[in-house]
Amino acid sequence: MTFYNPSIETLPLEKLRALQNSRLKTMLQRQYEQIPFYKKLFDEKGIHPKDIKGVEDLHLLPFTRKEDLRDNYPYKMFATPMQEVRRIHASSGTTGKPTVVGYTHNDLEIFDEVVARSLVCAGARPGMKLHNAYGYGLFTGGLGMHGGATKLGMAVIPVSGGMTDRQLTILQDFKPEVMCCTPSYAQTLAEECKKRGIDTKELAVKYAVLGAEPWTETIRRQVEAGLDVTATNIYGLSEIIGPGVSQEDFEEKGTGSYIWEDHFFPEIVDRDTGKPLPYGEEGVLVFSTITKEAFPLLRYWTNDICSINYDKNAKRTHIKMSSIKGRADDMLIIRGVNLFYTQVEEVIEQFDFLIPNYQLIVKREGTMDKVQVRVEVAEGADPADAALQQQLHQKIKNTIGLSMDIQLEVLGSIPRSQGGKLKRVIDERSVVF
Ligand code: DLL
Repeated sequence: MTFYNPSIETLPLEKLRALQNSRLKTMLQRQYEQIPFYKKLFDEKGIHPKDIKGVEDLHLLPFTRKEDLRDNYPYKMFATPMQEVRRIHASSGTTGKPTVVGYTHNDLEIFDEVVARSLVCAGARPGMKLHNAYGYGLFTGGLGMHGGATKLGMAVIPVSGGMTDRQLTILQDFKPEVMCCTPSYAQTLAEECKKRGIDTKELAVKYAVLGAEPWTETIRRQVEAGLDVTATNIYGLSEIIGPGVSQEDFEEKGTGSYIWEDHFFPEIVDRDTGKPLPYGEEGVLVFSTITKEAFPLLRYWTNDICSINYDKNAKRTHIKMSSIKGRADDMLIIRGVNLFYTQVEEVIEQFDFLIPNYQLIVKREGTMDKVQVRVEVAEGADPADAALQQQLHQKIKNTIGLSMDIQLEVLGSIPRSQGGKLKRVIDERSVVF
């Protein structure tokens, strides 16, 4: 089995475009008729859905932003009456009210379908068992993966996040072939296996489907070696559906993640001007859902920074997205230099004496912003070794262009993921004393 839905996953591009165009037109009409927010937006722009001929006209339309969802909290962006809604999820914002999203029966079918496709991409097959360590609850990770795995014909072990002891027992005794969790939690599990002397060769797990937070090749290598798995990226956000908006193929690692563009139409736009950017250029990822009934979004500004491009050598025709560098609102500006924490991770990767357990602490001293990098050293290395500190300092300075304070730490001293998304940046500048 190479594909879950071969005819769609390998649909020639012209046919895919035709499908997207007709779906987009139906969706715009629906938004205009059912959601007062969109009617007003269209009327203000003097555009009617009928004026839009297809995806090439999307740039004429306005964006939908997180604030719009907050302003319409909780249900005013729903396009169907509650009688047709079968599930509600919410993502906890760091500030203010959560974002509430709804799904009809058909929306849940689509959710299951895209997650099933994603799991096949990741190496999973019907008959395998999925250790699902994404949180169950309002977060879309747990139930989203659950539905897709069931549809694919897997046996789901709904472990949910946290309780590492229990996770390890299940991995050892239930023998799942596939696991899914955040990359930082996979790091935690890998480390715990090592600490407890668990021989990963005795585990059955072969594939890890990791996402919900940015991660890099450094973490991939650590997890793959530590758990003896093939790890691939799954991306998604609750506003668009949840996990399964895009997925990397286990035989095409490092070439990007397929966006299931028969359901979610992607654009990359300039973060300052909002202008669409050509394939291959980095900018803000924007999605229009073109099939969703309860919660259809037009040009949703995800704030995630990446690029998209077609891959002529790939198994599928759908476009791929690069890994997420970070969120536009998480980008640090330090003494005029733009910084994503994943850039520091990429430098850490280059040193054998370091392991990618790290934290960036941002402080303001007088008028100067300072970044301290706390990173753990591998076994056998001395955290007090000034030469090692100097090497890392210099490399960061040469590659990123910033001088950072280096604090090497012994193994185990930096907080680990307890099951969910891990906070790598502590920005103390916003703390009011
Ligand atoms: O994190 C959905 C999900 C669950 C995706 C499980 C993958 C696996 P939210 O809580 O709404 O939904 O958070 C969405 O998380 O806008 C990105 O900033 C980030 N994110 C999600 N997946 C990735 C990834 C879920 N693979 C937000 N790489 C998104 C980088 C990711 N960032």
